[in-house]
Amino acid sequence: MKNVMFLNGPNANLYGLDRSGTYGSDSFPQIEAACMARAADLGFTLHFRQSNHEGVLVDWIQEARQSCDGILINAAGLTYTSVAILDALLAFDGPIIECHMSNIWKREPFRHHSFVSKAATGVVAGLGLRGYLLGLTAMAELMNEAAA
Ligand code: DHK
Repeated sequence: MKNVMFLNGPNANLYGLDRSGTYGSDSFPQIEAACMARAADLGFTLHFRQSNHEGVLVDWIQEARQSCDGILINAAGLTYTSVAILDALLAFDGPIIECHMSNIWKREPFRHHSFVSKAATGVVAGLGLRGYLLGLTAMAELMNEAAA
């Protein structure tokens, strides 16, 4: 069975709790449960993780080199700052899908430059949890194409 890493960066654990509604009303545990269920339907094992720490995310990306066929990543605030995360992603061979709950291009200019995009196969943004689920479906297709 294929393995996929889904990494979530700083403050993602607060989704659903922020009053502005920027990231929708689903809590992080609800988002995780929905992604786990979708991955099971798609027939792969999902390693869904969150950290507020850049180095931990780098360690998990490196771990994925040994154990995973694809990576989905919402690096959150680190998207715009982390060359370390970019370099770790560039060392990963499989498909990488960058995810954002919100439409980052509709927001402040400092959210318009993503280091993660330099390594990403594709990007899903602005569709909330629906985008995460679409990203998982796309990942299943990309892995199947790679195996064909
Ligand atoms: C999540 C965050 O925490 C922000 O720092 C990013 C991203 C956007 C999101 O939309 O999921 O700017």
